[in-house]
Amino acid sequence: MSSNFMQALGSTHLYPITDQHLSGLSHAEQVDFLIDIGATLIQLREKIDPPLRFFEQAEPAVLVARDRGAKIIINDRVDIALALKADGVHLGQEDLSPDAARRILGSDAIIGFSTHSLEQARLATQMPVDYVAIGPIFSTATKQSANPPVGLDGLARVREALGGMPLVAIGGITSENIGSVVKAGADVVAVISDIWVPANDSLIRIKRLLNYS
Ligand code: TZP
Ligand code: MG
Repeated sequence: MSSNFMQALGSTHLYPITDQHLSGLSHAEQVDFLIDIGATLIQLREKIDPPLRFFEQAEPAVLVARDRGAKIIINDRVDIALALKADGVHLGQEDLSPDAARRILGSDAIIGFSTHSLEQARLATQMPVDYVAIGPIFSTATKQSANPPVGLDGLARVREALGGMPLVAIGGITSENIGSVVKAGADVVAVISDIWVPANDSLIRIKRLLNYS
């Protein structure tokens, strides 16, 4: 299961996430831009538009990615991932369960699962997922949440508990602190705001994130 996810990332640690509101670009435009500079796996995330609009926006983004050899993961919506034959889905604690998503999307789909504590991450290792995400690592304005930052120490404890399961760190990660996050045990960093805001030097920051080794 998990090999699809790590293979799709190739040598980069960066798992970029789209945000129409922060970037001012459509999902398809963001995907095009990210692929131009070397991204190979991108998550489409839409927290403002309703599902119908997200579906309409995700469709051209999936087509662009397919055309250009990149993979797309849909945030939250198993139905949209299935309808668009996307490469997978990223689920939160309150979305459809990974088990149900696996039954719907099949064994080849990439399924990721968000966790916010060591306990949740431990439970996730028993689920049919390709990666576990832990966050927020640092405080972030992107997601209003009751979950306190887990910090680098919390991340390191989750790393230990997860064994070989791919671990994605998310929340407040930037081109400045990526090194500390990878050193604490993240295989991959998922990033929203640092790649889109401010737009004027976003290219430099994404390249730094993509090329971190
Ligand atoms: N889950 C935990 S923190 C977060 C999500 C989706 C937001 C991450 O955004 P940013 O802008 O990279 O901190
Ligand atoms: Mg979610």
